[in-house]
Amino acid sequence: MKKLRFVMLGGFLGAGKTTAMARLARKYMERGQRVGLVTNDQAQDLVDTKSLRSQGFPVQEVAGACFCCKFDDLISQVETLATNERPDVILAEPVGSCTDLVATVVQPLKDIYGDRFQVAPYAVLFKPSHGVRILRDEKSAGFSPKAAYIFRKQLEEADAIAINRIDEMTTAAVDELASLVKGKYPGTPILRVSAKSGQGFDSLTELLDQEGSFGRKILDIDYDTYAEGEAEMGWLNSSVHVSAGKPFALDELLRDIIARLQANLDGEVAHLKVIGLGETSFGVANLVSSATPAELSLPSRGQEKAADVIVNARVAMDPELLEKRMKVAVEAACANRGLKVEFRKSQSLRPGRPTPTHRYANAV
Ligand SMILES: Nc1nc2c(ncn2[C@@H]2O[C@H](COP(=O)(O)OP(=O)(O)OP(=O)(O)O)[C@@H](O)[C@H]2O)c(=O)[nH]1
Ligand SMILES: [Mg+2]
Repeated sequence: MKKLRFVMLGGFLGAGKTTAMARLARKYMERGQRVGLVTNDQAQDLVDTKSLRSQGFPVQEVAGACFCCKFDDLISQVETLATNERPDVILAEPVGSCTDLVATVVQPLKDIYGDRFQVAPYAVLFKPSHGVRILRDEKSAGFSPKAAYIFRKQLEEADAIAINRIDEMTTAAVDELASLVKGKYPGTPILRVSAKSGQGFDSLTELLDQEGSFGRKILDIDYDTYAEGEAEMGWLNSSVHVSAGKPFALDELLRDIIARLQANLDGEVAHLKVIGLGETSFGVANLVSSATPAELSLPSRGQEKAADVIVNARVAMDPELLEKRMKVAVEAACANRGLKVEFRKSQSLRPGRPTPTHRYANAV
């Protein structure tokens, strides 16, 4: 049987993984390959799954913990895709607060499922909004040193680091950033990309097509620091149904919810994302740091009478308080438009200590 190409794309919360996966998937499809995507989160109701499915991709999800702790679920979701879609390439997006993936996901894939999968080089997207401050060891890096530790470890195990969002930077700023990254991770190839515009994606695809000695950087990692860093993040996944007697602009509602929430948070934003699924349209709004403005990454341009709204928030603050603030923001944004709100499901948590299904101390 032909082996399935397994492409995992890493990167911190809000680095651009989902946007990049959609772009890569389209590139593979353009060259005649079939794709299957796997998303991952600490809780249920994933904006990423809904967003990628709404864009027409076949997606399965591993929800409730990271790939490393739910390795068997990852395999079974890939098998479901393999049966239903007959893909040539699997694209997998791990949770953005997760690291040590080379030891816990890449090695078992190669060792236990080597006859089934051919694992691509492991590329990690670099998120400039937090990354620059973290790599420069700035005191006000946005996150605590333990969360910054995770950010650094993610880059350390990468076969290649792709600096994302170059569409927003001058060439000089990208050069400066590339030399900062090179100084910290000497020997790791650095790519310059924009998941939004597609710049650099030919090089990224070329890199991911390579075969050879990849996925071998086993981290020396302190799981206590890793677990404490991850647990600093308040996690919230909520679904809400909104309806009205007359049509309302879905994009404006999404933007308004994010803006109201942003104005009322106690900690650094890692990623706040809201998807609105109307009858005929869908849209996604995002906020990737406390210091940057919110944006509509996928505008719906829809006028809807009802919509399902899903909020996924990862913010360095108490998750219960985050949930309360989210409710206030949604209620206010809806009251402003005369919309009826029905809160459906909600999970707020701090990620638990990662306990990987497998962990290899040496590369296979
Ligand atoms: N300007 C710009 N924005 C980008 C780029 N890539 C991603 N974004 C935006 O960054 C935000 C986060 O992107 P996602 O793809 O959702 O990030 P992610 O890494 O999947 O986030 P998590 O799944 O929460 O970890 C969205 O608003 C995207 O539109 C880029 O290359 N340039
Ligand atoms: Mg994502």
